[in-house]
Amino acid sequence: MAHRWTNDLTRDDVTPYKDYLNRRQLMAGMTGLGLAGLVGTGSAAAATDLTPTSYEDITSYNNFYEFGTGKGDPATYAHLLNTQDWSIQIDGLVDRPGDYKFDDVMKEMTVEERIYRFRCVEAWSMVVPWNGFELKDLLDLAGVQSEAKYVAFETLYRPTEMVGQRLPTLNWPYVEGLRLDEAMNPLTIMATGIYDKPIPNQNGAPLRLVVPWKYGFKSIKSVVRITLTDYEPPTSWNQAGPREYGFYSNVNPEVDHPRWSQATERLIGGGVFAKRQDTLMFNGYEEEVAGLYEGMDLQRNF
Ligand SMILES: Nc1nc2c(c(=O)[nH]1)N[C@H]1C(S)=C(S)[C@@H](COP(=O)(O)O)O[C@H]1N2
Ligand SMILES: [Mo]
Repeated sequence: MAHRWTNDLTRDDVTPYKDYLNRRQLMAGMTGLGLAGLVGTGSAAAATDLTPTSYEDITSYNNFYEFGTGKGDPATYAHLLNTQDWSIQIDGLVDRPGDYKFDDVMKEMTVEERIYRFRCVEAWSMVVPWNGFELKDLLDLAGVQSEAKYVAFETLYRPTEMVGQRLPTLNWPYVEGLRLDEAMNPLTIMATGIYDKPIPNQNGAPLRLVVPWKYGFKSIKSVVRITLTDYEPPTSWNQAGPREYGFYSNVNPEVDHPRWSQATERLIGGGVFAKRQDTLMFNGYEEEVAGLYEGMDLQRNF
């Protein structure tokens, strides 16, 4: 399929994508000259920024306020959530609205591994080897109508099992949204696994959005409803703090949060003495997504 973003990264090849392409071109060029044998395969070691974070860290340091606001709360309480017989209501401006059973959806989708940088607005980051499918393929199942301009997402509301929902920390249910072209971008996935295992409850089982060039809070967990709209949908963090959290929330080292700098980040797993690393424009996906925002003032549309 022509639209697919080719994920050449695997856990055995952690060279950044660009270096990888360059190396491939270099190798291709040199093969003709009979020099390919001179190129070592050890260059992967240079790519420390894309070494996946440990499974332990990814699944024990979480934000999932439905289970509490502490980083360890989701791992402690999310087992209370029953994800059996999950379905996703897809409605609004679609040709085939309805309840889509998770198990049925999975039979239709192509699941692949996507190793993405993940940057929380709180200025920490990880590298996560997700398994998932492109959101576009799910939206195509439902048939997006031509008037649709945005996609709204909703997390499950079930305070009996999501114990953090018993407190008014946020307006429940948690809601998020994307512009339709952002939703259709091949980088945008619904993740159903991590490290080739079903996604743990604390990370958003059985399926959660992942938008790697945006701050982590856009990547809404445990999705039960997707609505196609012709208006910009409300989003939980924007409602909670409109001056601090905009609709776009693209990772941008040049636009600081009103209370802290976004220029650098702490990579989880490096230990307390690890040096902070520079935050990349669009979290390192500038080449793939900058075109979506051409002509937009990114200071105003934060
Ligand atoms: N429903 C829901 N989705 C959510 C959140 C949440 O509290 N509730 N937290 C967000 C935030 S702030 C971040 S940083 C990521 C964290 O994802 P992770 O725990 O898998 O790293 O989930 C996002 N999705
Ligand atoms: Mo976050």
